[in-house]
Amino acid sequence: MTSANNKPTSGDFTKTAGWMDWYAKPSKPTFTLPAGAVDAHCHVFGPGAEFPYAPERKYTPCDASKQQLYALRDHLGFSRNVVVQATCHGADNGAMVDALENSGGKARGVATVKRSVSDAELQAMHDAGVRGVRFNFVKRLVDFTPKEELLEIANRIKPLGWHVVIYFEAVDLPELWDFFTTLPTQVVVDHMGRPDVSLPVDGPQFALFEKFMREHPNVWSKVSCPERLSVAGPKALNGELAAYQDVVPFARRIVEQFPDRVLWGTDWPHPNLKDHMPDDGLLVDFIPHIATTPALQQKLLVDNPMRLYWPEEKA
Ligand code: 0GY
Repeated sequence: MTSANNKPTSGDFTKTAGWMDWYAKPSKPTFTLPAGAVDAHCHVFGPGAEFPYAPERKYTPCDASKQQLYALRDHLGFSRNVVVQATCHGADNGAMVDALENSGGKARGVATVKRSVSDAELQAMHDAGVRGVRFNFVKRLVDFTPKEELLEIANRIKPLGWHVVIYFEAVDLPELWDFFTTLPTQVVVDHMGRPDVSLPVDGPQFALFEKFMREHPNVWSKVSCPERLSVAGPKALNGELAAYQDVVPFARRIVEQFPDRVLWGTDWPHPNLKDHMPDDGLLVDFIPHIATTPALQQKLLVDNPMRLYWPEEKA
């Protein structure tokens, strides 16, 4: 069943090029977000007719426009967004920058750039609201880029006050450790470095990630994407335990150990999910299970993202 605008209605999905369409009618969260909350990880895709997808992309997403993103922001109760460049747009940041420029100052962004980017292009992106670059090491998403190129980019963006966002899988952290620890900026890890949550939270894999954060005070983590990491899935038990409950111990531990260096985002429109598309309202209801006090929620959703993305707006 589809609605008049050809989007799937709640609970009803269509598939586009092997990727599920996003959830058109998310529920209203029962958890009330603190005033000024930031969705610090989300994307815009196209529309492809206006902002074509990159020829080198590994997947073709469903269009997901800035208007649709900002409608979701208002529906869920967020005040601002951080729009992260996704691999399907390659290093053409046009759609993301267009979203920032049409946000009334309520969105900042993270770009993907090549070493050939000019200083003028970096400055134009800064003026539009870009505050970071993303280095992606997830092998199914990108082709290899030499580390010296990435380090050169990191050194070029540092004077702008930008940070580096890194996306990798937990099994690759040992090999990437030396590179990550030489980055000269603040470093933000996407989705806790994708731990295998079927392994013990006290096991060596997650211990290495905790060590990474503990020993490097410039490293932050997004405690986002339970729907990507979960094996248990979205089913809540007895209305007491959170959906995606197997992710809770991992995310809660990072929030409680590093309360001043964590961020949260919806990851809308959830690219590359093939079996289950989350209800974004349910994702917001996951938050109080991992940030269990109003003080932790305030840091996770407001104070931390504001310090990183809108530092000029001191509380
Ligand atoms: C995410 C996760 C994914 C995709 C991308 O840039 C991307 O294409 O990040 C993924 O497939 O795990 O954060 O959007």
